Amino acid sequence: MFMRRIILVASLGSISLASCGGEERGRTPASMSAGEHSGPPQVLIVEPADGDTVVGPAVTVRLQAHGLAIVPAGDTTPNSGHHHLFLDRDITPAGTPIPTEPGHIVHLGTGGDTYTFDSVAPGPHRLIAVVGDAVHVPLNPWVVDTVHFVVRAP
Ligand SMILES: [Cu+2]
Repeated sequence: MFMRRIILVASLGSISLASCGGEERGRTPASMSAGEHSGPPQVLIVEPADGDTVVGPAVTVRLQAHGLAIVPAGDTTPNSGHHHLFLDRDITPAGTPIPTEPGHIVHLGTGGDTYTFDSVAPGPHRLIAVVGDAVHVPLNPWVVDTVHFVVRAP
């Protein structure tokens, strides 16, 4: 899994930097999904990277999606969704809306791709990103990524 992430980052890095920035939001979902990515839709947790140690208590998460459009919650554009984060929580069942739990289960409902957890305790943590649809149900098949990281006290 670790090697696969490295390869994907290496091969997609330049494209993703160009296609996932905020300035590019005007692009149509069709152009993002059809022209720049082959294979199934994918989400990557870019930051923190798997195995990172970061200084807390605030932890900023940066995400990249490939092969699908990231749109606000409620947008029913085909092949689109918005990001969800599970910090130290197991993902919830397929086919059911993702709940909200402050500090642990978060919806990036405005269509953003960054989020800062304000208060993460020192120690090891697991973060899972899941793309959900307009009504917060995980995409089928799953579009998911997981990293483990450690928070160090400031
Ligand atoms: Cu949601």
